[in-house]
Amino acid sequence: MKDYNFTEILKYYGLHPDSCVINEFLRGHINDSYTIDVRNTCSFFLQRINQHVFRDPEGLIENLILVNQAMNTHFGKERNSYPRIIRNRNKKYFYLDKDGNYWRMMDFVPESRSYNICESTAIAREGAAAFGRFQSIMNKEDPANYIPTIPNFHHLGKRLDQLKQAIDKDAFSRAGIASKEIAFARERMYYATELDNLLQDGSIPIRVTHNDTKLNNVLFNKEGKDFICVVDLDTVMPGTVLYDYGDMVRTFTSPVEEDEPDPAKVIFRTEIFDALTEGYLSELKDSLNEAEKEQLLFGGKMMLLMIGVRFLTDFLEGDHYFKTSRENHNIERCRNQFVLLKQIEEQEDDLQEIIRKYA
Ligand code: GN1
Ligand code: MG
Repeated sequence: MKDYNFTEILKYYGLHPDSCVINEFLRGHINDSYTIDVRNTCSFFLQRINQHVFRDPEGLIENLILVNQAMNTHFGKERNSYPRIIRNRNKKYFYLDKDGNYWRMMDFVPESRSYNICESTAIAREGAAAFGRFQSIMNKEDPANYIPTIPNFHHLGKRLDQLKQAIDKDAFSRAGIASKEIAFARERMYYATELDNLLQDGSIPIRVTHNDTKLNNVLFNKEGKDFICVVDLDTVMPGTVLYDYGDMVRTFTSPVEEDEPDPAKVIFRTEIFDALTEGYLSELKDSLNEAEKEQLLFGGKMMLLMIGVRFLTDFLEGDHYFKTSRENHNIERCRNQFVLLKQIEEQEDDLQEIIRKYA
């Protein structure tokens, strides 16, 4: 565990270190996360916001407060199952330590669990319904009130430009190892133009979206069946449903972890795709426009390409963005995204039919 002054942080939140057990929470590639168990009472979730990634932590907190208010309005304060952000003794929703680190504390949702791998069609349906419900609530929010916590986060064109720069520099002499993946990405540069066109002609509206709809960002009840809420709201900002549906396709349909070392195990599961589409659209089909429904599959393809490109770029740049724990971690992650994308490309018509069935 990193050497932060937890005593000081806890004090700001009115907690005595002697009555707290702190554990590092190892999930997520960006922030440093800890669970704080307060003896015999409650638990909190403490995070240090990664400021290399989130350049405006206070703006990010403002967004979170807006989401919380929207949830309170929707569910009623008493029945809102989304974790509260905790205010500290400075009456702020964040704590800035002496070294300039931003910390925020939230309720830890009790008796919940999440899944890294989608184990069944029932989980796919329910997990996607969780994001669908979230979206239906966010549809009432004005995107202009939300700052982009990461500007151009899902701008495929910019992500591809960053990749090109990383290839040209090849600062870690890794382009050779990644030659197949580089070629794969190069063949699909035109995806960026397709996305630009959809956004520029206004057919795909900007909404407040989640933007990081991994399956493990859904909290299920302890039986693991019904969703409680979706978490990891740092990237809630103006976006499109293509991104959110797309990232679900990316993270639900593979039967193995995102960083599985053996790409042969990455097999696109059509029945999971079917179930997640059903779950998402069961919550949203009346509020999405025809173009959005028609382009959902493109969302899946572009998110697979884009996250793959981001892993690839980070690999070429020496792994400075995503947390890694082995040498080829990022290239293996990248490979799996591309394997999945290839399989989607081979059966697009069938998958489009599945979407139409629920749209
Ligand atoms: C990061 O930290 P985590 O796991 O929630 C990343 C996502 C990627 C994801 C890939 C802010 O999310 O965009 O899809 O890794 N988040 C950020 O697993 O870059
Ligand atoms: Mg995240």
